[in-house]
Amino acid sequence: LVVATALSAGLVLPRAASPSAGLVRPAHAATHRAAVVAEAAAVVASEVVTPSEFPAGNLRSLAEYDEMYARSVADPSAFWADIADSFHWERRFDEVVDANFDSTKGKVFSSWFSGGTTNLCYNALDRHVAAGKGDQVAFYHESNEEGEELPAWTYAQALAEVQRLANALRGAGVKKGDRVTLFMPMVPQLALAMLACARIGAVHTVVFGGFSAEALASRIEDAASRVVITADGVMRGKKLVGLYEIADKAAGLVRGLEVETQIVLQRLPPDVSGVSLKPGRDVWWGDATAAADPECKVEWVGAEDPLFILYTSGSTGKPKGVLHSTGGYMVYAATTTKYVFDLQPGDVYFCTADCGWITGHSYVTYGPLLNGASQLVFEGVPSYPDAGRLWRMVDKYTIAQLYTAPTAIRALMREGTGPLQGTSRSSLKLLGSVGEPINPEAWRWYYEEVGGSRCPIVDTWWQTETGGVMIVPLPIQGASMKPGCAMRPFFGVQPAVINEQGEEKEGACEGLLAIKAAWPSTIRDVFGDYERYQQTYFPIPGFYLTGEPPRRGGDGCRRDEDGHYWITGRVDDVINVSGHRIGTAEVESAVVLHPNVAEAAVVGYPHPVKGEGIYIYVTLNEGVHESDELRKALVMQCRSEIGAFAAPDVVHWAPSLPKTRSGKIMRRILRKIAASGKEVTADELGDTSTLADPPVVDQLIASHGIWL
Ligand code: 6R9
Repeated sequence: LVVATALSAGLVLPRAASPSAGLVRPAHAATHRAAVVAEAAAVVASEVVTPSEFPAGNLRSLAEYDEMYARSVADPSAFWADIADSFHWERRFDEVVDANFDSTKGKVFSSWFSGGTTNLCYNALDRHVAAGKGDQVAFYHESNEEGEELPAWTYAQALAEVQRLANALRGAGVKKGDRVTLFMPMVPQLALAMLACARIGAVHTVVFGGFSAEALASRIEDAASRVVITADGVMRGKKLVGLYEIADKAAGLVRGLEVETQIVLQRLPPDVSGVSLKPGRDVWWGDATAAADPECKVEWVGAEDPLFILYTSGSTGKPKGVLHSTGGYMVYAATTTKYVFDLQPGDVYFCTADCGWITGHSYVTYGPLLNGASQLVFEGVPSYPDAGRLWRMVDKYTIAQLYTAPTAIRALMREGTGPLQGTSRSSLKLLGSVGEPINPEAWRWYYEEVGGSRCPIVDTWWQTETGGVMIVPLPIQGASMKPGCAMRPFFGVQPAVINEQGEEKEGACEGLLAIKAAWPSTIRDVFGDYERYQQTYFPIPGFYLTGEPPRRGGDGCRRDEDGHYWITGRVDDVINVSGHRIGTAEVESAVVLHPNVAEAAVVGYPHPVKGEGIYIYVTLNEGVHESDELRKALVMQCRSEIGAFAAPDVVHWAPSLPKTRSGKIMRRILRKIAASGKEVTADELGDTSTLADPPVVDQLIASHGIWL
């Protein structure tokens, strides 16, 4: 979530004041850890909270949920066919679902609404305009600069722009199935660019605007996109993000193919932007759309034709291009939006996620528009010009549903209730949370201070791979919630708690979260690497796994006596920094690129605002000395290889790393030291009998990390 990154940049923790002070471990790390433990202990399954007011909405009662859920599992075909029939199909589907999650019985696949043809853009825009809703606002656009009024986009205006842009793409040679990379700021035009791709059957691949040129280049290369849509830049807080410069550099780094066309949205005033386009390759968005035909015929695509690729991090290897297809994704994104956010006519909805992440795909671009909703898109950061910005926006646009990330809530919570004062937030009906586990303290603050104990907290657990919300406390009048608990599966979702051997556990239990049967927006493939798809997500017959082997990681999960699901966080080598999913292997690869580095190991540690921080252990080559310069160079290396959001928080010079006799780094030990430093106890370290060289651990405990 981009907001989160911006927040951590804007509302930073008090860090050590000088490099030498940096040698001391800040008290907050240990205190935070203690607080987390205490909090977790304080939350017992029986603690329930019931919001004082929540109107009867799309779901009228818990009994109705129970009935619908039972139907969705007993007869998925009938359940989803009913829902799918409320969309426009150019040709109706023949079969609702056919899937196999058991690789011992043949190839793993998931196919929904086969035989049907449709178009996401048609369903998101044309359908509403044809129904007379053309004048309704699709997007309000809030500038980075508070007080600067930007035009809103009605459904009719959005459709007109999308058609011109889609024609410009066709003019650049883009055909059905071709990939187009989008590297843009969080402005309504990003959603319009996604829809323009969908309209002509092109596959969009959005790369979050915080990535570096190297990271962008590798994604362009993997997707083999010949066309890129970008922008000159955008102001985020006081910072200018020069997107064009990065895209231009990336185009130069791409190997094996050429970026032939770049469409560049002008977002900055010309005197600020200073961008000069490369003739023959680049064209301003405004010129391209002005020259394009205003009418663009819809390309009807098969339900299983690909809609988009979105790169995401796992615990091994390079980021995976998660592929989603058309029909199932459409139906699931729309249906979850309808029930999870309880959209009602007249509501203005606000999701702070960037379209560079899955949340922006499903709950900015597709879900809300498929439901004909009006929403707010904010290009800035909630900490600018001050920590009251979000709350003032809620009042200004009379936001009914606010959907954000725990990291944003924690950052704002640190500022106290002062920034809330002077805002009423009375328009709010419900508050959503996504991206990482929400700790009970943040939950309480969100619930009590922001929502005045009136609004349900909708804590949505899901993943890039799942396409839409999977486990969630649905907002239902009178229904109670448990702070920090994701509660119940969405319709059609069959969660399972499994052990490390892949055996399903029954009743109240704890283990790894897996899913038993296909849901409409199941990940369809890892782009260009079907083997990796099957091995990563379906190593255990009959289950979709939320993380990858060999450690059978993913999300830890507890099912309580009431059958409610608690997501306890990642148990693998994926860390979640401000809601950004980062593979420790990616950061390690960036660090070891430095010629002075012999070896590196990266782990997460509890961070009071970001959720997790990045802690790197670095072993230098013989004869190389530790220095501030080197430390800075390593941080730069991560920024340039991945992006600023992947910059380490702590560097720990390690004479060597704890390894097993077979040479495997014992990350478990490194995680404990990162979390507790010198206070780490033997108990916490657990079994160290497989260590090849036990004194290494004592050395690491005796030394310490340098907080940056
Ligand atoms: C939607 C999104 C997925 C990972 C996921 C889990 C964590 C997301 C959560 C949550 C606890 C929640 N996660 N939502 N953990 N409670 N409500 O964030 O997708 O970027 O792919 O990340 O995020 O660890 O496996 P993605």
